[in-house]
Amino acid sequence: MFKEYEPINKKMFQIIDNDGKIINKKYMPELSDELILKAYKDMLFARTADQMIVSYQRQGRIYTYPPNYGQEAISGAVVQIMRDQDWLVPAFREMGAYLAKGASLKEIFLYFMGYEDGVNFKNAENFLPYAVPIASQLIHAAGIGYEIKYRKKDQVVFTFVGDGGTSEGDFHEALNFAGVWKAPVVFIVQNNQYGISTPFRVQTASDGIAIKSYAYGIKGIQVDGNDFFAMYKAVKESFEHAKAGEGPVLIEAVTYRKGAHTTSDDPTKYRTKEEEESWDAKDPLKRLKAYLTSKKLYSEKEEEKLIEEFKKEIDRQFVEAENYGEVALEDVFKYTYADMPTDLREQMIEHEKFLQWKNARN
Ligand SMILES: Cc1ncc(C[n+]2csc(CCOP(=O)(O)OP(=O)(O)O)c2C)c(N)n1
Repeated sequence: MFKEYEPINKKMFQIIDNDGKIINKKYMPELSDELILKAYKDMLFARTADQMIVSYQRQGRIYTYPPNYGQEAISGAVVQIMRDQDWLVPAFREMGAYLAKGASLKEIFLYFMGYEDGVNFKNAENFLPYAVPIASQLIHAAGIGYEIKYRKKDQVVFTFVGDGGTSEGDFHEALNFAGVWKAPVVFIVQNNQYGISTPFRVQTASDGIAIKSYAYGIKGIQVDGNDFFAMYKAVKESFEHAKAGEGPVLIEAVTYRKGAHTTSDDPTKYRTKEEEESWDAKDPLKRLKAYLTSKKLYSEKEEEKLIEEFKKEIDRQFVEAENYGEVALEDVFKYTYADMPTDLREQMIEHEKFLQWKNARN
């Protein structure tokens, strides 16, 4: 696969077309119907939760949120391959991967409500907190990969970044370092065409992102990120390659951010309706659903029922998060250092005094 789809050949790796028909039999992964159905349901759950979170935000019940809408097949494929012992080093727009790694929706909600506890991930192993400083996570992923290699552990690191993140120096440093040390890291660039309002055509003068893999002496491939099967196959081969000690892989997953950058963004200011509609045809859930229904493995009726069930569960966890209660003041100050330094302690005391004054006024 890597050979045939060398980035220099400028051929994007695809397996199904927009109607869910297999157009590349040679690389169709051998997956059970159960796994494909599960993957679709994972993606549907992520999409339903995503839509509900945006609605909660509009109701003033959560501060902010970066929608995943349109990008679900990327995480949807990764989570079928990532094992418990593997590492997930996230950006902030791959909810499906968080859920599979063991984060609860309630924790995800808490994070976007401003609670630090939201990234404690009580039931998840080997999962770093979201990285809002763009691309900083790639350095951590390379470092973890180096440790895995050094200690000969049976682990692989999966890390995510956006197309905008590839313009950061951290992207270069991480790929360079991981390449030299053959660290077992799968770098997944979600090329969703925008870094906030910056379109991809002005993000880089290079012909896509996958081609940058040559500069680091590592494998790279450009994949249709809205094609579940292509993503599955590419991630699986990358995982095997990294696990075998052959070094990192750079996957460019070509997709489209159908939603806003975050709930405080308005994409109508920088892109056209026509452009958005042209990507509707390539929607990842629509394509996988077309495949499943053509095989009589799934129906619209089932979908309605599932969405109803999902909505109840999502709302139940949201209400739990809403009732989480107040955070102790000292929590805000105490987690950065093992021993709170004097100046921080002074700030905490000052803030306590402010709160007393404020409460007395009320
Ligand atoms: C180092 C840094 N610079 C700027 C920002 C502000 N910022 C937040 S998201 C974003 C764009 C990220 O775009 P991309 O990497 O394509 O990811 P996407 O949001 O599309 O998933 C920017 C510039 C930041 N968080 N960190």
